[in-house]
Amino acid sequence: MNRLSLLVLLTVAGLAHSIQYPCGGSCGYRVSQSPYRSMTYSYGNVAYDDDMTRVVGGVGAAEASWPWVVSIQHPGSPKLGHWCGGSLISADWVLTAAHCFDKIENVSLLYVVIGATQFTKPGLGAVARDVKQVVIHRYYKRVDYRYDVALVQLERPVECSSYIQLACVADPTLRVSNLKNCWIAGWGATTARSQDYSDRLQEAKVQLIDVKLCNSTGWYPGEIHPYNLCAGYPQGTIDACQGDSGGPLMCQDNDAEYWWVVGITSWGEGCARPKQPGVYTSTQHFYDWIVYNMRVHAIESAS
Ligand code: 4AZ
Repeated sequence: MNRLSLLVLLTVAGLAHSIQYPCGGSCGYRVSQSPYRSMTYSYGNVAYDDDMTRVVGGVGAAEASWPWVVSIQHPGSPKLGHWCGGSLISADWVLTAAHCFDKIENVSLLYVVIGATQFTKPGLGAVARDVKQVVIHRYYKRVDYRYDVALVQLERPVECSSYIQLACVADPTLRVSNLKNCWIAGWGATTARSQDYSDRLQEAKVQLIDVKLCNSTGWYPGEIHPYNLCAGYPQGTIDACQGDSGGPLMCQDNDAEYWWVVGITSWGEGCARPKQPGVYTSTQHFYDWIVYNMRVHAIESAS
């Protein structure tokens, strides 16, 4: 077989078994932060929220910092409309948590804001989309948040820009526990007690915590599923909180510039407490589920 036909074969095989990335075929690029790419894009106002007292240990993210992080919104939510986080993984699919839909009776009321950092100043890079359908894992259970993974299809695809990029979903070959530079981001509660969500996207660096330790006495004994990840700090202080659910746990590739979405924010006992870190659904574990369901449900909704 010559090299060209091998290439064609690999491409076809790839089409059948992986996530397709439009956006110039790339994912996980933080365009506004890339020295190689930023020249070709215009910037919005880069404004930091330097209110460091915000818990759960985060700081305000700069504009377009995490261009795949989306806000799933509900018009009934008194909290700036924000309901849950999510990650844009194709031009019209968002990866999020199944439990985000526990209290939603009519998903057609939901919409998704993509490309925004601050709700009160969404800027020209932000767009909103209605929801076409929600796909919830069939084994999801509210009692223990098992299989806490869902997909949201947007009514219409979005176009990529410096504000809107696709997330790379961790595939089964990625060695997630080796990744060192991991972050969470979300518009959720900024203190464990407050019910207020943040107007500006908050970001915080977290450590991946060994799942065996996380599942042990004094932590979350027996509550962590094999397909969960734990991240935060043994002493607490920095963590995801209510409203961050569905959003990503992201780690930079060890050898490259781009970022992987390795987890979906799922639950935790309170927020930022010692030995009670955030619990995430491992995207790597559900990679095949994600690929399969995006394909099947796209075909169904088109026919
Ligand atoms: C929540 O209720 C939630 N500390 C999300 C994350 C964490 C706790 C609660 C993790 O959406």
